[in-house]
Amino acid sequence: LLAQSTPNGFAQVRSESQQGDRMDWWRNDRFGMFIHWGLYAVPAGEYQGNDVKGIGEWIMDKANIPREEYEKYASQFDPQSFDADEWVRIAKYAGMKYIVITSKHHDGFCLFDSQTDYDIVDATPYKKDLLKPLSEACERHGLKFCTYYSIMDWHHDSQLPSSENDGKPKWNPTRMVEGQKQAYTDYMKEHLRKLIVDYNTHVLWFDGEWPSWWTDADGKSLYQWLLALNPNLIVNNRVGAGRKGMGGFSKEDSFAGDFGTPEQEIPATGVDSDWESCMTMNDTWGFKASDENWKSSETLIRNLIDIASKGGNYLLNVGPKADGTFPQASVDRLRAIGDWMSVNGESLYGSEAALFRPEWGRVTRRGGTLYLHVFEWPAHGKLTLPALRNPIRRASLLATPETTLSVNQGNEQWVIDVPESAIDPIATVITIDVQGM
Ligand code: FHN
Repeated sequence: LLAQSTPNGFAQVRSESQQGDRMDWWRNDRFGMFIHWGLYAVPAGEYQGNDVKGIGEWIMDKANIPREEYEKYASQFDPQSFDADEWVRIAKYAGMKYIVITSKHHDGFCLFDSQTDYDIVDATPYKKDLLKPLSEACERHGLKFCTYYSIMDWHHDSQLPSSENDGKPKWNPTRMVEGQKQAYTDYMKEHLRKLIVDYNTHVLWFDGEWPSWWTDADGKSLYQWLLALNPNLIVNNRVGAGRKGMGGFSKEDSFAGDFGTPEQEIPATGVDSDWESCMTMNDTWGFKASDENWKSSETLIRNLIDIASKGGNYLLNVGPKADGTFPQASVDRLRAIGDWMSVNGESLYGSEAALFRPEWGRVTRRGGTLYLHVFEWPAHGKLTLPALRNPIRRASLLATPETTLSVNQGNEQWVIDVPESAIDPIATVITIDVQGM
């Protein structure tokens, strides 16, 4: 593997020309919070007394709910416990640097003050915009506010259910009423303009781009329209129909978008372009009371390390409850992640991918420093890694930098003596300062 890599064993993840551009903060920050929140939090996965299979935010489709019936959830959506600062504090403590929230999911309901009445201000007893306070809280706490937007819209009159099923609709993929494409595109652009100009979104995270009627297949005209509104905006690769399924990368370079979007998966190897894996903590994006299949905080932290070691970003999802609070299981995991990140985050933020992935863990690099993330502690406390061409200046523990570790620098491999006392059961980080790298 080393033979294929650049002299010091690292992928040239991006050319110098890409440095100093609008994506730099995004590449540096590595870790964000995804928030799926909307009317679907009211039924929370249950309809007519039955648990509805599948992800919570798809209940309108999975339970074949007609639009006018689904709309009634708006009269029950009253998140009096919503506290934007509390949400941002939880994300910030976890080490997250940006928040991507569903401004409008497939059900068409807007969490912001849109130009229609199917939104949080006009259709609910809450009567207040949810995105404006969240955008302002992000600004106060130094996180980037970003928005998810679904192109597919099961509520808009331009879109029809795909089939009649026992007299009830199936909403995915929806069919477009003839002659309505421009009208819907104009409707969508009004939302997008507000999100950019009034809400200061830093990333537009498109989704729902698969219906055949989406006329902007390569996404280029919409992408160019968006960047004309804000040249610093970042847009994912779901702005057009270029995404190759859940693997998330575009079919080829001719599709618009600034980063690939693997979903619920992590690429097997490093990728020399910008990408972000979006993943859930349990099995649903939108809140489902019955979904108790929670990943451990160890798994979530190791996912973050694995992704960073391959040059990607991790967008980890929270599905808030209808009252405006995060599920306790999410809060507990985010605190555990923050406990680990408060000691070890420097090994991930602004790091570069490493081409080698030892069996004991993952490696990242920042400038002349390697960070070895040890998941599986080596037998007899001897950690081995392939010898790089440049000699080591010093090896230490990131958690206790004053602790110097002894290294035997052989021609083929380096052997580092690691004390049993250093073990962090989630991941122990060893810092290697390499000369001339
Ligand atoms: O259908 C959506 C789904 O509800 C969820 O929003 C995920 C998150 O990226 N995206 C789509 C499935 O690919």
